[in-house]
Amino acid sequence: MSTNTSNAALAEWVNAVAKQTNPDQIHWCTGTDEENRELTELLLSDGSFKELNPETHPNCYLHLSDSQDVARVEHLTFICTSEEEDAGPNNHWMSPAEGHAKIDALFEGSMRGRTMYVIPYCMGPIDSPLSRCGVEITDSPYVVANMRIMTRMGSPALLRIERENTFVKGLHSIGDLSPERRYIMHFPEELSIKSFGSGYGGNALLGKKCHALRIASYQARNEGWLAEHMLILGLENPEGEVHYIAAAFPSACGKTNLAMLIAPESYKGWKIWTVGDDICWMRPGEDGRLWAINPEAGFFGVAPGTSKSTNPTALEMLYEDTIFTNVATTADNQPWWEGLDDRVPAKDWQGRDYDPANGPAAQPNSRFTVSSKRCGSYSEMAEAPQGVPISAIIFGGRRERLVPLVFETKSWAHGVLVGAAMASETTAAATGAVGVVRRDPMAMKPFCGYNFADYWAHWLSFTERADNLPGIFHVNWFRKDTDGKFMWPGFGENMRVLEWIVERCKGTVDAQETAIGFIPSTDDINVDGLSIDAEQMQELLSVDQQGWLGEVDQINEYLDTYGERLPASMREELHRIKQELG
Ligand code: SAT
Ligand code: MN
Repeated sequence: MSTNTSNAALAEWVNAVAKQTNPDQIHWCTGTDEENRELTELLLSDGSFKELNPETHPNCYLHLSDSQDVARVEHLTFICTSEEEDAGPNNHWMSPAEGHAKIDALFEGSMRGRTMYVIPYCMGPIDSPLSRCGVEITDSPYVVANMRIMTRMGSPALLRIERENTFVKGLHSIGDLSPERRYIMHFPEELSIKSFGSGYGGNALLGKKCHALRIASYQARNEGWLAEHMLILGLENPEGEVHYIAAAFPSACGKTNLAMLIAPESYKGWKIWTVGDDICWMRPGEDGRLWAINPEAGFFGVAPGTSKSTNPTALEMLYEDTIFTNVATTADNQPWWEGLDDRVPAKDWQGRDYDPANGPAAQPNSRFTVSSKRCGSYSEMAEAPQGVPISAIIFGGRRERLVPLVFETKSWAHGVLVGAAMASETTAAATGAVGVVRRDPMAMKPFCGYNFADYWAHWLSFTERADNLPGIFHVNWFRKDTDGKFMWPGFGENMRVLEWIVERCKGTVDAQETAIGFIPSTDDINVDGLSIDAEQMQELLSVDQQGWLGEVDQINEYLDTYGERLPASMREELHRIKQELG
């Protein structure tokens, strides 16, 4: 019998899992340095970790995963609710009974010969009322090492669980890593997760996408808050005022880069503070504003493309105390990935001698895991129990055409529609057809734990919950000209757009009203020092009426897939835009 906790439900669950999975030993994680040292030794001795160059990268380790286990698996990810409609067209559904039966069969005896780790964790600052706890049971020491960085893990979390007597149950076993025996199952009605057959981040670090987004989004609806796939940044101006912005982008749109943006030379006295780069939990405060925390304690970032020029702040974090997964290495055993610099790697991500004929040296989804504390722009407000007040919410996509650089929505309901219509265009290289628009509402397509129609209704309900809601904006850094060249420089220069957004929130700058929202006048976006002419700015800030009429039809078609459950006001809002376009 497990006696490591005074919480009966937890002790009982751990015992039941041990009976089912049959581990050799049970280890309750405390989160101490000593425990981490022992775990690291174990990972080194069983070959899961390789030490990287201790001169250049002290306390950094390389993990090479199974080559078939390198990403999230949406087709094997299920939401198991009693009613299929509660999961919605945006999720794969299975009944809870079938879900449990399918995955329990795999857990039977799955930890034989292994150690079962019990990881109590807290998502969010340990003393924040906005935080929520969970316990992950896993047989992967690699998962423990990552959870230790990504969450507040160990004894303080256990104490909170014992005090609150509630926690999300996450059960994980790596099995034999066969994609044939792999499922990621969510039981939102039971606040539980079962994941089998993958050691990859989003599938195995259950605090992240499984808990902090899928389960939390469901919990948030019941409790009146929002769990979102958003970065949180603080923008400090030369007067020392800080405005906090939450922003949602689909993958590969540079969330981590924006969260760690370095202001251009001409922005003396301006600074971006990083609160989070992936997940944001928000709830109305007594002042009617939305207050947000980053539930995570670290970054699980994509390595390829991270460099001195794209994200110097991120690169700087990665020289110490970092776990690298599936990157390449140089001859002197430093981590390396495409886009880092022009050195030639010695070994690829599968441990083979590097040969360009085998494809990229680093797996395109290779990752770093590093504590937020190592981030030079990490905001101390990220640890504040009350969170940070959000002035603006930004939705963004990758759109080569049509969508302006920035616009402000006209109302909260309009903002919800714009979030629901979020999309990225696929490139010719990816699909063979340019301009195929893939909808990814609020960047939550793979992460919303319930029916999107109900989720939008929940978003819409915030006008009744709070009377000082943030403005909602849409940005598009990815417009291209007729020669296929990006029209906006992006990266640090995006500060110029953030400046306009904050001025709009403060009411210190005008805008032009159009059918799709408020657009800046060309001279209200500061382009000093950029080689961008008035004509180009005009183009970046124009509303193409015919193009938008087509877009409205496509959005309508997409929303139709949610049928009767779609909130009526979304269609009304879309109709309003169509009318105004003329
Ligand atoms: O799903 S992960 O969290 O592992 C990575 C991502 O897609 O953001
Ligand atoms: Mn993400």
